Amino acid sequence: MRQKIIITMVVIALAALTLNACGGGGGTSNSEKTIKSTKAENLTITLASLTGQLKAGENDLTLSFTDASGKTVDAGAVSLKFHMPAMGSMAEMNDPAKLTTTSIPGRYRANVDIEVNGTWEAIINYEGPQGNGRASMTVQAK
Ligand SMILES: [Cu+2]
Repeated sequence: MRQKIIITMVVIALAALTLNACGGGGGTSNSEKTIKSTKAENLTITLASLTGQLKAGENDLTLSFTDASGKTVDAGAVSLKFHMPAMGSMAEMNDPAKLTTTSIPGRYRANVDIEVNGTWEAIINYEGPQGNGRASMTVQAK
C-alpha cells in the first residue's frame, strides 16, 4: 500500500515535470491540488487550488476543461459562480468568480471572494468550441 502511494507520487512528479517542459508556465501551477471535478458531456471540469480547498475570503483557483484523453481543451466563454441557497434567516448568496484565460487554452484562473464557510454549489457555464454546457458541483468552504 505504502509502495503504491510512493509510485503514485513519482508518477505525479514526472507528469509535473513533463507539463513544465512543454506547458511554458503562464498561469499554471503544477503543485495545484484538485478541489473537485465533474463531468459535463464529454468534458471533465476541474476546480483546483494550491491547498486543494476552498475557504471563506479570497480564493485563487484554477478551472480546467479536459477531454476524454485528458488533454486540456478550450471551452470558449466560461463563467463560474458559487451559490448558497437561503438558509433560515440567511438570504441566498451568489459569489461570482472573475475568470481570466491563461497561456493554456481551456485553463482559466478564477478569483472569488467567498462570503462564508459552508456548503456551496459551484456553477459552471461554457459556450464555445466544445458546445454549450452547464455543470455544477458541491464544494465545502472551510
Ligand atoms: Cu448560508
